Amino acid sequence: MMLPPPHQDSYVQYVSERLPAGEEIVRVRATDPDQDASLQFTIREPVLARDKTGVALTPSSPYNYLGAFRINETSGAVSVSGPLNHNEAAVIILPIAVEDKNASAAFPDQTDLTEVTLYIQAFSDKNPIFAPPWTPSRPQLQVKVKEEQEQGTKVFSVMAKDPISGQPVRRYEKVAGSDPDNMFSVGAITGEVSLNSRLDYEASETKTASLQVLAIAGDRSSQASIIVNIEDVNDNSPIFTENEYHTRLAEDARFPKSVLTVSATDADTGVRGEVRYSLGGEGALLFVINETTGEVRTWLVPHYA
Ligand SMILES: [Ca+2]
Ligand SMILES: [Ca+2]
Ligand SMILES: [Ca+2]
Repeated sequence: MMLPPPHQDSYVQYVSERLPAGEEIVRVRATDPDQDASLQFTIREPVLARDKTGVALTPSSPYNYLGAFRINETSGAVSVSGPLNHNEAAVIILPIAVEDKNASAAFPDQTDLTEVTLYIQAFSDKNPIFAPPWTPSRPQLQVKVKEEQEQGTKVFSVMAKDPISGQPVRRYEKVAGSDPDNMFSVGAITGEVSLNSRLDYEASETKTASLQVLAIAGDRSSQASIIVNIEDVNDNSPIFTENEYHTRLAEDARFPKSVLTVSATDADTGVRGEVRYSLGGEGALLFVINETTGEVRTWLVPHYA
């Protein structure tokens, strides 16, 4: 069993203490090459937590940090399950195990481990405010970015305001670990996000990418979780299922005798992936092709009739 491609030994997320129970924070992924694998995610002991002064909590601490988060056994989604409080627990580290419950008796204990570190952020009216629809209790933004743009292309910007000065924030940082494949760069002053690598809609399983950005004003900061929805563009050519098609045909075959059907697929979605067929080359006048089905038939050539 392996943790995901891309392999992730650990996950880091900033979480507002205002987030309500039920809110999903991060999804731990794992893959198992066995077809009959049945993966189960669990939070393992010991869960570590520290208060805002760095003092470690114990299970007898008044604040129930063990009940602050839970994981969905089948999806690996980590979500809020109890009240969060920056003063009580500013960081909580969850060891997560994934186990193949269908492991064959000959190969038991198919387990892997990862770690989710959650920084609980204090809510303050003085912290920078990102542009809507971001809110302190739902610090998320969604953007759309077309696939296959050149490296270095600026694809969107984040913008935050300092509520004390009323001025735009002039300092941004990508949160370490929030973009494990290093797909994006964040302009330190401008908040402009540009591409470090290729976004390929066809190759992306989730059709999304993500990153987290901090807006910093003095000793105050806020964070935005950004979901990048990758948009399909028409970048794939159709490909025939065969390089050559062969068939035999009686010399007296006449319209509408079906000869054969060719087929091609195009990896793009929607109309960008719709395939039309046509005939060309020597002998093309002797046949017709259905432009949507690819069925080739003999054609009644007028002077042979
Ligand atoms: Ca593509
Ligand atoms: Ca495409
Ligand atoms: Ca296409």
